[in-house]
Amino acid sequence: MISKQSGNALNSNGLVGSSEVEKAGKVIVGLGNTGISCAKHFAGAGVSFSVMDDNPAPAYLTELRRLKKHIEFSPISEAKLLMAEEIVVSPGVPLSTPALVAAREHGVPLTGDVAMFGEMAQAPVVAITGSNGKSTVTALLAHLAREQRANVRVGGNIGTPCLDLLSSDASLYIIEVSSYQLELADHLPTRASVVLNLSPDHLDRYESVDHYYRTKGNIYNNCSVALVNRDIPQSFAIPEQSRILTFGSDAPSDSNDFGLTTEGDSLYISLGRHRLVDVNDLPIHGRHNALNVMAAVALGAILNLDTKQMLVSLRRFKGLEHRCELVADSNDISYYNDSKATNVASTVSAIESCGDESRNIILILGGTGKNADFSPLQKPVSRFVKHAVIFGRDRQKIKDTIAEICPCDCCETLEEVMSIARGLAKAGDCVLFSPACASQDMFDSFTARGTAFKALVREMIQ
Ligand code: UMA
Ligand code: ADP
Repeated sequence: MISKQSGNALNSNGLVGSSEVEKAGKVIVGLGNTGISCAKHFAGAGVSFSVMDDNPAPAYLTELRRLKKHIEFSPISEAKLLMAEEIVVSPGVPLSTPALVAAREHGVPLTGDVAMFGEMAQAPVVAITGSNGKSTVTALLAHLAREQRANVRVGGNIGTPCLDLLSSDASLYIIEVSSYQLELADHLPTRASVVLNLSPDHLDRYESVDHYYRTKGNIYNNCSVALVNRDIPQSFAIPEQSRILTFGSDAPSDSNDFGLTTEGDSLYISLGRHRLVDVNDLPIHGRHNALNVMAAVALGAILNLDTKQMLVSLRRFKGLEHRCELVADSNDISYYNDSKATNVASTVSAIESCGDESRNIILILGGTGKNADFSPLQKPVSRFVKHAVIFGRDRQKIKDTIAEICPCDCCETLEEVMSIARGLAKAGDCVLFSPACASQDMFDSFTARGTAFKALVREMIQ
């Protein structure tokens, strides 16, 4: 198990005196977006390295060979890893992989691209994690910051690997960090760090929910300012020297904290007692997005961005594709693509923001459930969903969870799903594609899945 404390041990050589064996340079494990960015970094710095991947022909192999013609490339091999000077592990490769466990036990240091980035970044870093909303808050803060600052660099789990962001003229780095990345980036130096929210996810990777939550907490270990969500019941071990600011869905009690306040029927995002913006005027909808906006504005305030200007810029933010994205409104039926809902909590928030008391939602669910408990869906489904159409690997488990409270159909393909949804939808309904699952059983990514849904909607309404 990797905990905050033992995370240090990963990087220390205290276990076995591996300096006695001949070292084989750095080894990059995983040749995806992260691996190729590390390879470019090492090649540029003249560092000796080799690369391992379980896939004998990953997409970046040609680019790797172009970078270094005679590069050593092999499957993940314990014998070779034991000889490594240092191993750079891609986030999608679990640290429980036996060859990595063996190398670690031999005292070979493990690191990741985010930890390496943290050691090299010269400009302030803002790091954003959480179970949901990371990409939305990262993109929104980037939008707000770019309207006031030049050379703002944005990446991490949202897309561009961190090492590709490094540049001498950067004024600010805004990075989205996943729990996978935080396993090895457990002391990332930041100007501000935030855990936006916590709900169960990735239980196919972590031994418990608590293990996953603790890994998220690593983001605070070396921050100047910790932005903390008051709604999260778990406590974080925040360093004594860090300043703490809070946000949350209750009214703020301190003049420097952010929260939601009411005045008549209106709900406002407020800083202390000062109302900043009416939630109804936000460009992205739902209570969850009010909290996302609050977090982005709070991070902007920590960075000394002008608040008034942020509130003006906010209106121009469009929201991201595949997150409760309105695809079409046809015959008074609205179609929403929420393919990025890869866990249960994100689907709960989508149902709550699209639903009304007439049970207007035709909900499309399914995919790879990552060992999730789907029961938190029961309450919002019983309140807002008139019919569920379920597909993908874990369809039976999902059906077993909600069949008693809502009519359900199970299908093999997305085409079948859409044909059933089309037959069911009536004027005033909302067809919500919010799978509560990862996509890898049937698609390359959540993006490919959302794009397929949108194409089918467009075909259907022609
Ligand atoms: N591989 C192995 N053995 C394994 C697992 C993977 O050899 O046991 C190899 C694969 O064959 C493949 C390579 O590793 O060639 C892929 O590495 P990777 O899974 O780390 O993927 P990258 O392309 O490097 O992308 C990663 C993040 N992916 C994951 O964490 C799974 C991307 O987040 C991120 O955008 C990118 O780094 C840049 O930082 C994606 C993601 O799904 C979007 N993240 C998860 C999420 O958001 O829920 C955490
Ligand atoms: P992440 O990068 O953490 O996956 P995204 O901003 O991409 O987050 O949103 C992923 C999914 O979670 C979308 O379906 C979105 O509607 C939902 N979501 C966004 N913010 C929140 C939040 N604060 N709480 C719950 N769900 C959210």
